Amino acid sequence: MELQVYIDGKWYPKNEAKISIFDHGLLYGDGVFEGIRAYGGLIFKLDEHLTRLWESAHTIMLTIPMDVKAMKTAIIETLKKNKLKDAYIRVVVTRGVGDLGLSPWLCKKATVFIITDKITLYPKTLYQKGLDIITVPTVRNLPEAVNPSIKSLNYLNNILAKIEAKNGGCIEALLLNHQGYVAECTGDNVFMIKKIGKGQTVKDYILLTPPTYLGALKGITRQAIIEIAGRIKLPFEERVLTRHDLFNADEVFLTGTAAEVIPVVKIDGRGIGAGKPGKITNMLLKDFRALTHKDGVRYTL
Ligand code: PXG
Repeated sequence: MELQVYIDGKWYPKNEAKISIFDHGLLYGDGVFEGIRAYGGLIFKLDEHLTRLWESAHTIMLTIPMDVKAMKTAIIETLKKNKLKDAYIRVVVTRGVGDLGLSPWLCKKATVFIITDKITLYPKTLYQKGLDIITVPTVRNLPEAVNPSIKSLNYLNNILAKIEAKNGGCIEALLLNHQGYVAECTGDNVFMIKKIGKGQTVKDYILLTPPTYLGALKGITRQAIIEIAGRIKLPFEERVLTRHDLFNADEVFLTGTAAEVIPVVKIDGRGIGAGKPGKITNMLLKDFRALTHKDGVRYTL
């Protein structure tokens, strides 16, 4: 059976799932989205994702034409129709159909669509070997312009960074903010680990990530990792970081819904730590994966 896509209250086979070319989501990137995952019939951090979706919409003054409960039902129905226990869920809310002209108030009603599909992951070997990433010239969007905390349909900033990374022979880019501080990667938050003691227990290390006000999305995986650190008593701080700090970290990793926790072993040609995925990173990845199979909103097919 062909993949079924939800659009405004109805389901359509993938090939017939279409929206208007006058939709401002397409014409102007005027809209918001979420990327969510389901693991073995459990939707991970669904409430957190929907809260972020509603907050992104609120900031751009977009009214989502349904309530949270109806959205949850629509997501679960879409998963059921596609018989997916493990899935990637893309929820998109656009400004809707309007004229040629920016004015959002000429769009009568927001468009909502939900795609659920199998997820394509980074190859396993990258988790074993770690990523080689590169700092790119494109800086992260200014928080005073399009705030990176809004998960909007304007991803050109990130796409340009991705292109620049590829041009530099890497698959992921490190973006700095306009002041030169570390912000995040194109679809992932960034963390580092620094040894502060003998290295015998987790208390001998500190986990660091930039504060999101420097220009990063408030990642839901990021938050889950911070909570895991609290539980295993791994010291944690949000800290303003430079490339120098990352170059001299003992471990670096990225977090995101798609990547989960992925080690970074090289940045701009500098080897990080021992040049292979670190033990704290591996510990956090293991704990994170355990959490995804335990916590979540359950549904049955
Ligand atoms: N930064 C940016 C810019 C992102 O887009 C993250 C960090 C990580 O956030 P979460 O909440 O996922 O931990 C993201 C998330 C996709 C896709 O299809 C993108 C994201 C998530 C899932 C899928 O490209 N970005």
